[in-house]
Amino acid sequence: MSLTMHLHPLASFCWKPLIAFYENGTPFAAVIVDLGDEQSRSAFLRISPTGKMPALRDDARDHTVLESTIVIEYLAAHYPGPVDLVPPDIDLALAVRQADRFYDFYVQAPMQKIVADRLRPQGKTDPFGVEEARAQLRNAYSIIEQEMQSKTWATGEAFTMADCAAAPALFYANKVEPLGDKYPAVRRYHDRLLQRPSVARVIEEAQPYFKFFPYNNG
Ligand SMILES: N[C@@H](CCC(=O)N[C@@H](CS)C(=O)NCC(=O)O)C(=O)O
Repeated sequence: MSLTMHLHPLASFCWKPLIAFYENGTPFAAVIVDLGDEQSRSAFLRISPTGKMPALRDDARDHTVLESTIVIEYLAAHYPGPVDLVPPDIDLALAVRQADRFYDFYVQAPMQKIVADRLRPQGKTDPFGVEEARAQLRNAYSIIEQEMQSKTWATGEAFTMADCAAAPALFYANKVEPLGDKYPAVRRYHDRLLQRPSVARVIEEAQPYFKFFPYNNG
């Protein structure tokens, strides 16, 4: 097996390529990174100098791929499967990349800010920044509500890389800033994503680790 994913099963950005792997049944080995363990951390920093996961190592091509989006692009280019996660048509591909960027920057980023704030030491929290992040999430929900009125998946009727990005983004965003009943189309899309077998599988694999998620109990 030439592909090794360095990841943590709870990490939202690791879910993105995991969903891509499961969509296409692409074989890979997983190495779970524990940034709190000195040995695991220093081994991972040699692969990903920023310390950010995921990282993909491809021994067959002697190549390391960083950034969740680029890992999916790499799989689509070098290990394609039945699901076209990045469509061959350039205009469709651009729409997919644009939606992928939207979910990373405008859903994942504020969600991460809110989660990270709960992990800060007492007296070092940033309530104003968290309020801003909550407002950004609500704005993103309004945009998605319009976008998803008549679509099954993020960019249309086909499941793509954009949905790999949307799944962890909306799953965790809904935990920190609940959708409630104000965004029915977003809720339906969220629920549809969670029923997708590839997404259900990453959630199932994260179960043993959810106790470490600081919004587990509200
Ligand atoms: N832009 C990066 C973001 C990766 C990222 O933020 N990963 C988080 C886990 S979800 C991480 O590695 N956090 C560890 C840390 O910041 O120390 C990507 O798309 O891969």
